[in-house]
Amino acid sequence: MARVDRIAEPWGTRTPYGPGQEWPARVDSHLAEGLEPSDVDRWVQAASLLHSNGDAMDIAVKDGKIAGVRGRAGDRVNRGRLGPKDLYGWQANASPDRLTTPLIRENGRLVETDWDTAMDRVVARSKELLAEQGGSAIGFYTTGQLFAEEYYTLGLVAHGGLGTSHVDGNTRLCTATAAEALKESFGCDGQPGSYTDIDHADVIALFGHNMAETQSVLWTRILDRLAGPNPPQIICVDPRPTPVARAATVHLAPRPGTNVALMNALLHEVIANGWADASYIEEHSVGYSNLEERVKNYSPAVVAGICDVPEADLREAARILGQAERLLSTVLQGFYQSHQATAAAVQVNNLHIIRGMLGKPGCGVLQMNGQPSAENTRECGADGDFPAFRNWSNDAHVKDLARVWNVDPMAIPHQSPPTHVMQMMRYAEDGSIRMLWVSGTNPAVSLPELARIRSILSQDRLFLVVQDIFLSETAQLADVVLPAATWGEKTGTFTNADRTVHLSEKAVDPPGEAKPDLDIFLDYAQRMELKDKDGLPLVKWDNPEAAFEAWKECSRGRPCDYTGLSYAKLRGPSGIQWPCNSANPEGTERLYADGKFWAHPDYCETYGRDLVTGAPVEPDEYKALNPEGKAVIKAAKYLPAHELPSGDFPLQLITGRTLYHFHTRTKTGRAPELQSAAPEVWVEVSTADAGTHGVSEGDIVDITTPRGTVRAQARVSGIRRGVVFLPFHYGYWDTADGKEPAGHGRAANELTITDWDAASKQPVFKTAAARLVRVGPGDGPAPAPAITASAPVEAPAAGGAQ
Ligand SMILES: Nc1nc2c(c(=O)[nH]1)N[C@H]1C(S)=C(S)[C@@H](COP(=O)(O)OP(=O)(O)OC[C@H]3O[C@@H](n4cnc5c(=O)[nH]c(N)nc54)[C@H](O)[C@@H]3O)O[C@H]1N2
Ligand SMILES: Nc1nc2c(c(=O)[nH]1)N[C@H]1C(S)=C(S)[C@@H](COP(=O)(O)OP(=O)(O)OC[C@H]3O[C@@H](n4cnc5c(=O)[nH]c(N)nc54)[C@H](O)[C@@H]3O)O[C@H]1N2
Ligand SMILES: [Mo]
Repeated sequence: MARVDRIAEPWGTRTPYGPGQEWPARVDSHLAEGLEPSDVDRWVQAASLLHSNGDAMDIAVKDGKIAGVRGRAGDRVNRGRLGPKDLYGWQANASPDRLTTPLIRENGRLVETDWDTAMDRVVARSKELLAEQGGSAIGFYTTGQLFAEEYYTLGLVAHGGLGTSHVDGNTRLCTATAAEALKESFGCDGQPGSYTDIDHADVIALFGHNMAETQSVLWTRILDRLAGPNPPQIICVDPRPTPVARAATVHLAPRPGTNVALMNALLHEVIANGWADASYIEEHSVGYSNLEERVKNYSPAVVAGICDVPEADLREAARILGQAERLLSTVLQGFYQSHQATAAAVQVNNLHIIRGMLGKPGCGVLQMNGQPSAENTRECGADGDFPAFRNWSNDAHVKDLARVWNVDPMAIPHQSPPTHVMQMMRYAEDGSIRMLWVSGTNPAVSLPELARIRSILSQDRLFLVVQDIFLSETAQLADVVLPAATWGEKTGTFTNADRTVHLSEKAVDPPGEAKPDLDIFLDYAQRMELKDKDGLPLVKWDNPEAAFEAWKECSRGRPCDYTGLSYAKLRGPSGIQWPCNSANPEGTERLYADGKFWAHPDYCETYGRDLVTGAPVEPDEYKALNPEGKAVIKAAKYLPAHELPSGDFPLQLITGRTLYHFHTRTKTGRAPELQSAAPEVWVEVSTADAGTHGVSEGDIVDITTPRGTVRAQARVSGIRRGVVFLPFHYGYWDTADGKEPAGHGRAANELTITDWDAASKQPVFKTAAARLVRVGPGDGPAPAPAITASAPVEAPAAGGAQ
């Protein structure tokens, strides 16, 4: 295996293929310096953990340590390929600053302790609060990066054991809108499409999704189609010149926060030109006439003004979408982290419904996920949904869940939906949530308006438990820190964005006394003496495989049916897509192939919400609207962003990612190749705005919003005029004193607003009003990658930071 530099060549060499052909295999691998494949002691099966693509890989073990990775050629998802974060990111596991013992706060300082002391503290406080106030005093905030087995256990402990409805995941910040948009349109979460749709599509549209940088292996699949015969046409909707935009047939670069107007113009054109599929609409959907009526006023001429995109480009994009024979769409944060998130994402579903582009090869919607197991958080009931897509407002579903858990239905709070994290923060601020248990997420960097979040999390009256693998910015504020084992050190399953389930097995021991998250939750349940209604232990498993078997039973007969899967089956050559059961023993490639949806009133996950106010639709109302469980077409009016540019704050700030880092960099910042490819924060500014502000490449500037200021070097890039972009990866754990500096920070979320989409409750990270002030010259060009969306307007060179 040749050693390749995947920093300079993140997408690697092309293996072209044509429509309907199988994507050729290409095996990527990276081993520790000096190690040859023949030196490896053993290879252990796993899957990628720094995005939702679900790339299958093997971990190389040498002398009891992780020594590299290689892709699995037989897997349906990646056919052997791995992206830069997976090739290099594993090095963080062996970082010398991993947490190896529990910590407790004594006289204001965190000190090392043993598991008994730490857990006794957590249990004593939990019991005290349950006695004083009940379950509503305790909140759990988890992640999209653990395993299904861990979420299912946590959901049971919290909902069924403690009786709290304060359970959410960082998936709220990530894919709450994917879930909500699927529920609104199809009655239930569950990805209609499949990655194999890329092999068949003649048009691929990416809405607010920088796939090249954020699902880099999926993007190589598209690049390989583009390099082959009869390539697909690409539509890109993104205010930045991402690598996707550069490959696009039509690139629409709208003003941030105008997605609904843009979608309405596209739908307007599809309908006006007769490209809608009348018989599909008639047989399989309800609500079309509302859409027809709604989009009448959104002609390309009108919308060109709202979005500031050329009218001709809107017409051309609509023509390509309208005449596509096999249309695949993907949607991600450019839509989900905006103010009309669900409304915009639902319009993409509408495009597919009215064109009859569902359930056939090449015809799919991918309402994408971000994190490796965001799908599991949603399925297993650890993020504001009930396990296996049960409907919290349908008593029969609650009763059925109580049967599976052997608890009284009244023991599961279901008067209102589980509390979303922004509301949990409000409750903690008000003092009604008095204990918060954070696992696998770093809210002190990733939630909006950080000054507020830090003050909430550091209150004396809040008992904060943080379960992490490093002493993150959040862990530094904790009362108790629990050291977790992570990927490669524990076993469990990951389900990716196209419903593919992978097994990820333990390859090496965790450092020190660190324990798998599952073991921590199980230990807590046992110490809390949680019981079912017969007085037996509530949680009836004590290892990952047994937890998986229990989860399978919980999923039986539900859309995400796992009953046909087993660890043994997942040890085969490829991951398998749910539903996998006796009717579909090899899994299911596409949902809704028969035009039947999971939307029947008795079966659906939700009755839906008002897209503007977020108010739940009443069961009777839903039954009247959709008695047969068809797809629901929901129209939406465009509403301007809540915080618009003004005299003081004339620019629009958007935030997001770069290819080489994952989130708050706790892993990628500890992998030398990745860290040096993007070592410091930067801000992207258009040539026009740079001119107005007297800013040149590399100058130091302050970006200010009503919440705070971030200081960064300016990258003069091809971003649209009036918009500035900050990566959100840079917090404070690796600054000189590990603290946010007075006056100006470097975390993008110092600047973002406490605000969310009414329907999905996903925070708005992609529209804020900002101003930019030049501070002085820098010591060279901005430390931003040059082959990504942050490429300088001057000729980009190959490689990482320039
Ligand atoms: N390298 C890398 N890959 C990752 C991750 C990572 O941290 N790093 N994280 C993973 C996770 S959890 C997630 S959720 C995904 C996210 O993956 P993406 O959604 O692809 O990433 P983002 O950079 O957040 O946002 C995508 C694009 O939205 C655009 N955008 C901003 N505002 C608007 C708007 O108003 N309209 C439109 N149409 N576009 C807009 C931005 O310019 C940006 O290019 O990535 C996953 N993969
Ligand atoms: N401004 C802005 N903010 C954003 C976004 C944006 O685009 N812009 N995107 C949002 C999105 S989509 C997301 S997904 C979030 C991500 O935000 P976070 O979830 O806060 O980011 P991570 O850095 O992934 O944090 C994961 C934490 O879990 C720890 N960890 C890793 N593996 C394990 C494990 O196996 N067990 C345990 N217990 N801990 C582990 C890591 O060390 C780290 O501290 O950020 C959101 N915030
Ligand atoms: Mo995410």
